[in-house]
Amino acid sequence: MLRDQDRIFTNLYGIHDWRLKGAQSRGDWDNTKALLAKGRDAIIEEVKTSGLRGRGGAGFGTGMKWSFMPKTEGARPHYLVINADEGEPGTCKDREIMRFDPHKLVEGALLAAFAIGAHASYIYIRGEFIREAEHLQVAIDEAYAAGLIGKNACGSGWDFDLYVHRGAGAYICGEESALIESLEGKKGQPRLKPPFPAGVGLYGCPTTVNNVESIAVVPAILRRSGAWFAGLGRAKNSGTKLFCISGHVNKPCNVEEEMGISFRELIDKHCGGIRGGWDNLMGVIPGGSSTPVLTREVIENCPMDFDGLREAGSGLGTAAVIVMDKSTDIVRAITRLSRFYKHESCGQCTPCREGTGWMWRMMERMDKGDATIEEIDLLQQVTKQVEGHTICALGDAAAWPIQGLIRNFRPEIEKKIRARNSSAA
Ligand code: L3W
Ligand code: SF4
Repeated sequence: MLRDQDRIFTNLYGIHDWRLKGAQSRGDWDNTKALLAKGRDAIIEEVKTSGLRGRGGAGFGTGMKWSFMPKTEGARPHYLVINADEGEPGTCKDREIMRFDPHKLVEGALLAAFAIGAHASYIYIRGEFIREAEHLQVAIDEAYAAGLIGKNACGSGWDFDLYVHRGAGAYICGEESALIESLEGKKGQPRLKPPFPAGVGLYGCPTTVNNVESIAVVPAILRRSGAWFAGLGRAKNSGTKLFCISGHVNKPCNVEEEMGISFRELIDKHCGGIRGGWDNLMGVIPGGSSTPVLTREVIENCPMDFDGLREAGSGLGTAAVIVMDKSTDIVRAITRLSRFYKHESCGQCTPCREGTGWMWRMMERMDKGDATIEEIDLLQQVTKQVEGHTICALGDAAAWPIQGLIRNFRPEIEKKIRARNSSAA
């Protein structure tokens, strides 16, 4: 359970002043020059010590990712790109950081950019986040006016420019290479990897792409030490994490908690329990729509972190916890998600373009009870032909929720098919 003094996002609910003065009174921008004076290598080492893993879904080590950037700039400038596209259904944590704690992101951007040798950074923000983009721009303008960023940022001798770029509503632009294409003014379609952005990124230059939350916790890590962050949570699953809890709980909320908190504690402590009591819980999508749905038996005492949820057969993803009680038509719910992925496929590779359509149409048949019992196995086979056979992770993301449904809630699909068959007889 997270102690108050270990909380990083102290204005998550916007009850305090989010502007520069308020942020400074909460410790942001406190002698940032001294943090920069540690030097690039020391900053990267500290972030490695913290064990911070990317908060956008994949959980890749942040310090490790930074260390892939070339040590010297050479002819190609370095870029930091911050992924604020937050399109994963159920996810609304980066939104709150940008709304109520934008200076944490601006200060983190300066520190991260310095560490990877970048003089410029772009925050790619989802187009629907109008207020958040406004707050970010105000925070950036304030930071420029106070000499915290811009020429000789914080008096450090490092020049740093920060830009907000608004997206236009495509989920796929949250995939890092599609995001880079979109930033370059092209259609947002993922690139084949490798090369990874650290080698060939924005405008063909070395680029680090990090999620908003990953960057916003960096100032706290550098001020309080990597060891402090590593001491929270579990080994390889360290630190605090923002959870977005929605659905059938008594009090849905966004909350910062220690990684590895059990699902039961998370829900009882912050959400007032499950609507109708714990016996009314049907299933939980633990990490945003891409992560497979789990049953109560599996999730109730599961540690809410990367390894705990992976071992349970799902994933932490973006930590968007979607709770479904027994009133939920779970086959319908996953069918709806399936339509989302079909709609958002960029169409570039065949298994995803065709497969997401096939999966959605088969899910519709399951949902209406029009399918046969044998088709459930056929649907499983189709998901396997999509998973791992596409350019980007959207194909996997479309397959996993269906696989989770078949693995954990197959009787619900069969019930629909049998009900339809018996009413037709
Ligand atoms: C250099 C190597 N860099 C990996 C970098 C790579 C990227 C990061 C992670 O997908 C997942 C996806 C969604 N040399 C490298 C290397 N990198 N090997 O490390 O890479 P990767 O491929 O594991 O993941 P990804 O492409 O970033 C993200 C899942 O997250 N997800 C999230 C969805 C939505 C949001 C949102 O709305 N904010 O994130 C939820 O589960 O399905 O599997 O930077 O370049 N050898
Ligand atoms: Fe586009 Fe889907 Fe292929 Fe990703 S997997 S590149 S979204 S078609």
